[in-house]
Amino acid sequence: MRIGLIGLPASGKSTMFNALTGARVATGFSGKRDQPNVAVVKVPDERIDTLTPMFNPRKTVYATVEFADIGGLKGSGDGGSGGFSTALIAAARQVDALAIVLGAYEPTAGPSSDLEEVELELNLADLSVIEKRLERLTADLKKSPTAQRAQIEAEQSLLSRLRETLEQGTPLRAVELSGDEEKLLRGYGFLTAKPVLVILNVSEQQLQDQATLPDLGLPTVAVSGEIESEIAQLEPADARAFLDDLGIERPGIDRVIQLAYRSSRLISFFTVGPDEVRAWTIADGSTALEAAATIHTDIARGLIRAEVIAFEDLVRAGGLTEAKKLGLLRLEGKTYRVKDAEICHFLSNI
Ligand SMILES: Nc1nc2c(ncn2[C@@H]2O[C@H](COP(=O)(O)OP(=O)(O)O)[C@@H](O)[C@H]2O)c(=O)[nH]1
Ligand SMILES: [Mg+2]
Repeated sequence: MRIGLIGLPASGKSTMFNALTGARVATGFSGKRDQPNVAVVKVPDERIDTLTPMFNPRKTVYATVEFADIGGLKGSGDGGSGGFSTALIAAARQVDALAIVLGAYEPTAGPSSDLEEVELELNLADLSVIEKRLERLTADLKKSPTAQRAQIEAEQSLLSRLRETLEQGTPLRAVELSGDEEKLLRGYGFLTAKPVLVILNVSEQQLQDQATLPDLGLPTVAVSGEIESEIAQLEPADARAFLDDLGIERPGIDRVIQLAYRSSRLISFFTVGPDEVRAWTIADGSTALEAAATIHTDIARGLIRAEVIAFEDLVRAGGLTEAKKLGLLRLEGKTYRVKDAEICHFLSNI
């Protein structure tokens, strides 16, 4: 999964990027930057930490997430009149989820109005794509043979419906789409259709006092970008001690990724064995067949059945052999819907 950090200038995106990835990109930078900062981080997962000593595998593979520090609106100061630059919009279209970073660490901050401003810009960016495309389709319709018209008209009518939604200030993620419509729209990369979460960049004081956080109407996590970007530079043991001192139970990275998974409706399943203990990311509701395909299309092609056990059951039993004896290992078919944290073994005849 790729998560794009966006927001107003100086909301703390680059600071947050450093906090989340351990990178050291420049902060307080307001010059032109058309390429996002990117870094891949492993998804912290305590269940993998538990499974590894149980199987003592040759290697452990965590799921990974890519963060992109996409940058902010064009400041009115540098000749722009607000709005995201074209290059940044293009970068944002390529991520799977947007994390809107809002500065809240100063008493004068206004995260709610900042959020409105960002959402408006996303809305306008999508509207402009739709309007250009509709113009194009109108022109195409005139010169198209009758046989192709129905398809063009279907796209026109769908885009008109989406335009109305945006004009009412509603993001596209609120629109119910059929499978075909979704497929038709996939290539557009509409920003307001993407899963979204808010990272509230708070001060140390606010972090202690979670109750004062504003309700922004979107899934929100509060992280102190400044503190956690410093902690991200420490050795793990020192970092843990520092977090404990501050009363931070789970570092920002854990909470941000967990929320991103939830907003994107993603879950994890695990594979275990002497070779490898590994986390895999799938869409919630995926079938055993789809889960198998994330590992290898051949495994999916030859799939006969899946052996499945819940993480808690495996831990309770103490191992796979014990779990089998206790009858905790289930055999499921191809259409079985895999649940979060299940350990799966796919029986395939290829
Ligand atoms: N005091 C304080 N300053 C911060 C915090 N986060 C960011 N800043 C400062 O705000 C400025 C802009 O931060 P930066 O991460 O570059 O923002 P960006 O433009 O959104 O990437 C920098 O000078 C940071 O040091 C914070 O949590 N507390
Ligand atoms: Mg920055």
